[in-house]
Amino acid sequence: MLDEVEITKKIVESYMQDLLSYTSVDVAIVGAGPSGLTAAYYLAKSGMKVAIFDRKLSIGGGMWGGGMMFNKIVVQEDARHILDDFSINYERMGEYYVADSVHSVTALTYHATRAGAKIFNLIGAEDVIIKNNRVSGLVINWSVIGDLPIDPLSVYARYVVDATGHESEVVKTLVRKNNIKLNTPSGEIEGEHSMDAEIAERAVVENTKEIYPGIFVAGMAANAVFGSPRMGPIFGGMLLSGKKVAEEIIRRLQ
Ligand code: 48H
Repeated sequence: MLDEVEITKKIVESYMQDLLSYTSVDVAIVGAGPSGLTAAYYLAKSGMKVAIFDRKLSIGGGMWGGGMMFNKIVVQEDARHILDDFSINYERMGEYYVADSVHSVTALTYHATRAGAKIFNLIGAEDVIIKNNRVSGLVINWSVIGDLPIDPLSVYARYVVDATGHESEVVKTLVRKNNIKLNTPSGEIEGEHSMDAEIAERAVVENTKEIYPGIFVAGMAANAVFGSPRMGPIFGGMLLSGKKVAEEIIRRLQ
């Protein structure tokens, strides 16, 4: 006989085991878009303990919708090897590679989680922990609480990655709440610029850096913080940025 309450207990026990186990991680990534998922895969594959927090129910960020809801993504030659690492099917069209966005998101997610990364969806990062002038973890809360005055919980991380896309939410909070200077030309958030795909795709990789001790920016958040353009629905830069942030963190932690 199937027992409804036993089913309930299994879910609660298993989730609590995960939550307790991930209260201290090597890397906490905020945002399960393409850059966050890519970073999670390479980090987890190298043996790092990785948690991704995304406030939405569904992961994938801006990749799901392709360009203007035509659910295709375009990737350039430089990033094709990452499509291959994730066994993503694609079609060559002239100098571009075109993949189905739903297939791409699910492949990134499958490989990241299979490599050992844990995704906590419906949980947002609302702040960071700072100790000795270094970001040392995240302050998390259910995203569905809205504006209810409910105190958060906390997670220690040796490194935090802000992969929250255009909003660069974690870095914004870091700057708003603390009298600090970022590793940008002005020391502030420079703000995203209008579209130029060629410049933006190069910049997003270049801008993938430690922005303040203990916290890196990746993906669109990197261009938003460093004052670089947007690129539209070409995703090679997001994949390359995710891979770069993983490599930088692996280098420091090993
Ligand atoms: C938890 C959060 C929080 C928070 C946000 O936007 P994304 O897809 O991010 P990227 O940088 O990996 O990819 C950007 C790409 O999708 C894109 O928008 C492009 C290429 N645009 C070009 C253009 O010209 O427009 O994903 C960010 C994720 C989302 O899933 C959010 O739900 C999540 O981050 N998120 N999760 N706590 N505070 N803020």
